[in-house]
Amino acid sequence: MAMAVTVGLVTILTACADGGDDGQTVDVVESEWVVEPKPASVEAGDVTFNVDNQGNEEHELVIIEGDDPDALPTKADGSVDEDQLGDVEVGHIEDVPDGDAKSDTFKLTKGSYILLCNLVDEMGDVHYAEGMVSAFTVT
Ligand SMILES: [Cu+2]
Repeated sequence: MAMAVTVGLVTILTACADGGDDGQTVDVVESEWVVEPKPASVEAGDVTFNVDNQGNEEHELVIIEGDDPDALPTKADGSVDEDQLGDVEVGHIEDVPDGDAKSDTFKLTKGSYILLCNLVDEMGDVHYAEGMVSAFTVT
């Protein structure tokens, strides 16, 4: 009897976590050199990005509207020239220390997006060029 009640409660909680067109959550695991959003596709609306830095140095998350991660304007050092992006840069979670996590919520419309880390570190590693870029879709 107690078992049946527990199972019912879990079902209700799961339905709440997934439901609706607001309150969607994306867990973004970052490390050297990956940006891995789970899930990689959500519905339009408010989307909360939880950036989980599992790497050994600081990272960040830049959210850009676009469908070609290789076609972004770059600066001489190979990092993305955010000044040239204008309105297509729709979100930014800055300065996530190694081993730490940070969250923020952005309202996203239907389209293709690019998630990346645009830091250039003390060793001269350009995180975007090293592969910290990932496609993301809003349906
Ligand atoms: Cu980085």
